[in-house]
Amino acid sequence: MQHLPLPGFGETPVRVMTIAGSDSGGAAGLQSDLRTFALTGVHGTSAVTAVTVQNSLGVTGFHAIPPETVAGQILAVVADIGVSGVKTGMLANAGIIDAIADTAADVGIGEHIPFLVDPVCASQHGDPLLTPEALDTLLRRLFPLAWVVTPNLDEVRLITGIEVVDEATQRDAARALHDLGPRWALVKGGHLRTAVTSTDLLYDGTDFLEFEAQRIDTRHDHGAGDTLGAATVCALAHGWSVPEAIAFGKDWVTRSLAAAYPVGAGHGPVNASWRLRPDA
Ligand code: PXL
Repeated sequence: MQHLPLPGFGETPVRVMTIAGSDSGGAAGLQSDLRTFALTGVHGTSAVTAVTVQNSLGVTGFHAIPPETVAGQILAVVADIGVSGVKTGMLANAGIIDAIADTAADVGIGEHIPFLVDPVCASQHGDPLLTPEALDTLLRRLFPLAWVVTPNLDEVRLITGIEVVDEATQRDAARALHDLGPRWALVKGGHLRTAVTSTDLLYDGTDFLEFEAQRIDTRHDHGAGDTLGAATVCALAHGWSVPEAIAFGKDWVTRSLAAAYPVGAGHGPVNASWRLRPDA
């Protein structure tokens, strides 16, 4: 695969921000985003939205950060360090989403700064990571700012009411998501368990683009969606187009799934550190 250019030693790298929750188990959330950021060679920054109580078996609770503290983290980083790409993950509640939307508009996130919105609603075990009434706020306030949105099939069902079962319904879902205002909508096919390949569909209101990869069958897939989004926003921050960045993110997460490992009794994390191998 074509890697992102690495900065020289002592050179200021491209800077990227994740607005996300902490996963105490180290698999998903901001831990996985920052891992991928580091391994692609960008400088990762974070605005923490919530602290989850979590291991490989599930999420047993979370503590949401006050909205003004979330906004404060974004403003502090933008004012000094700068960002050329921003991604959102777990946002916890409507107050936090409103604070992010207000701040984004003030500093140009989603205008000149690439903005990827992953509408995280629940963990893979079904534990809620967003209050149900906050989904409407997320769609209304963040989707119109997004360069690309990246729901999985469960989130697609919650957002559009469409059950994706084949190519035709995947296209219907992409159209319905695009109607909510993002520049591009990606419908990830990874949860279509019957397929032998994993095909993601990207739509900009005119063209449908397919991204196909070998399906990696592993129970250690915690953080897969976050890792796809994290690698994608790094490529966007380097100035790649949305289709080029999604191709990079898809390749990155496929390799990370192939390198996934067990920790704990449940789902282990995808493993972006395949990138450290000399032959990567
Ligand atoms: O993978 C989605 C996700 C995002 N952020 C946090 C999570 C999870 C899934 O468990 O815990 C904090």
